[in-house]
Amino acid sequence: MNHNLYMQFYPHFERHPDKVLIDTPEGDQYRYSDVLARSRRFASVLKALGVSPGDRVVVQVDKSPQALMLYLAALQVGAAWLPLNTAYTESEIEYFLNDAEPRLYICRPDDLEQARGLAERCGVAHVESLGVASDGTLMDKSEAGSEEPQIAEVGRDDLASILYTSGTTGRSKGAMLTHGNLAANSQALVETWQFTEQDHLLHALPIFHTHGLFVACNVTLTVGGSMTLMPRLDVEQLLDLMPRATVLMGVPTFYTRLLASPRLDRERTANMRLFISGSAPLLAETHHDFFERTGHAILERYGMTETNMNTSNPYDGERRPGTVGMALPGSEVRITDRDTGKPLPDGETGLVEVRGPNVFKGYWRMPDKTREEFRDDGFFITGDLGLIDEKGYLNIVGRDKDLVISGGYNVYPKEIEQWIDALPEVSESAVIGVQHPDLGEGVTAAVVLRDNARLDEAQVLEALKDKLARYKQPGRVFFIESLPRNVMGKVQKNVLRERYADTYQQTAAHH
Ligand code: MLC
Ligand code: AMP
Repeated sequence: MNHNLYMQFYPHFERHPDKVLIDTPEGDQYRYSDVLARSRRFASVLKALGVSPGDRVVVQVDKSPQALMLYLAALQVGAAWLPLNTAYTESEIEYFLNDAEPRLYICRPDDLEQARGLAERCGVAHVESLGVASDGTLMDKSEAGSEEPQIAEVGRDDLASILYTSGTTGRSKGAMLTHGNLAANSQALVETWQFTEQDHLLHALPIFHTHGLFVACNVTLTVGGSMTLMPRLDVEQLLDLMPRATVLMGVPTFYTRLLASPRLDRERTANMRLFISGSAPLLAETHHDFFERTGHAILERYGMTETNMNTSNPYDGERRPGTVGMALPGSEVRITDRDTGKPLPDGETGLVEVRGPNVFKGYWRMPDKTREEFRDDGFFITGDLGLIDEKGYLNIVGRDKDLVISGGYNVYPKEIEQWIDALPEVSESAVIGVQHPDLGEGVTAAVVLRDNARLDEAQVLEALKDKLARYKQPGRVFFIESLPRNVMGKVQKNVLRERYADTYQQTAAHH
């Protein structure tokens, strides 16, 4: 049997070729047959470039229908799809190319020159480009090529994708996701959220993360549904499109920004079946406000790049604000003691651990790191802290891992601290996340200068500009005499978080 994830989508292409699968706010429409034809053309180009099953294809392109067709082509040929955040800078990309050793690197048309240089330095054989105006070298080659109908035969444990997650050590780790992981998870979500081919999804998330790529697209493709692909979150556009959609998936910032628009009301959301939130904690207050305004109870779920989705509030039962619901069908969740690793009874707070067909097979070329994060019985230690409440719902109460989540994007403080510490004027630094009304958490730095050294906030920010993607750069930089430490010498980030708690309180939700 062929376990290629694409086999889960393919029957719909045969069944209703004339149905529109993707449309855009500009009014472009792509039928199932159009998507099939183009993805097959892309597949033939990939094959011609020597991309074989298991080969990595690194992709840093702007969101477009063509980018999704390319994703399907990669599945068809059995390549490992490796998308990169479009905000990554050259030095960030260089790391991924060296680490992943892709056969092919696909960039934006404007980046082609720079990409060729990078590829040469990193020993990548081929570079192509793909743009949002149906342009780029890949598009040109696919015009000239043929439609490749073959679907690569793969096993359940074969690699479908690598998604990099920021590492605690500052080094990004590639999470290896298999065809079996992705297929099982999208089936579990279809069942839990009662998706059908009647569903039309509003897609405003980036497609380089598990949320916008696998949760949103794989679920839609699994049922043979349709979606409107928006380049980014634009709340007014979202509200314009809502009357002809049925589902929205977003990070909490989507919902706080929607609430900031007076146009959000019952009438505008009347055709909607379901609003889903994830990737960061949704405030109970947001849930209540949204319910009051629209009559819809936002359904919150919990996931992670390494594990896909783990838990969800129920579709039919009570959707409890401030909780992330129960384990998805086929998956297990338990809470364990932070020190002993022993399972804890309901009501007690500990590490959230998960097991199931959704859980990844390990970090790319990091067997030690992989071993550290799995228990002997196969449970994966998420690094989140939680408890199971009296009704059996998982509550995420914090993080054991030193992670900041800003607008649904993960930022590991270590990576930013390393760049700040590298400045000659700096003695040491600590980066924390503090409450931010729009983004959930705002990246914030506390910096200790060397004796007699002088440096101001603007200079620190300037120094980080080319090094780090925009969303990782601190919103504010504060200078302090010394970092607070406990008796063990460990920096007390909680003390810093308290000290700077009000930093962004004046930053009202905009847009
Ligand atoms: C944009 N900026 C951010 C930011 N997004 N800064 C910090 N954190 C962010 N998340 C910067 C921009 O570069 C810009 O800088 C300035 O902030 C204002 O931008 P904006 O116009 O307000 O941003 P916008 O484009 O509207 O983006 C905000 C957002 C976006 C929340 C819509 O960040 C987003 O789509 N987030 C979704 C992330 C996501 O998909 N996460 C899923 C991960 S998977 P300047 O200086 O240029 O003005 C996962 C697992 C799971 O976590 O469970 O799903
Ligand atoms: P990522 O590594 O980008 O996949 O982010 C995964 C992390 O996002 C999880 O480990 C959680 O810390 C966080 N997360 C995802 N969904 C939720 C949620 N609904 N509530 C709280 N935290 C969440």
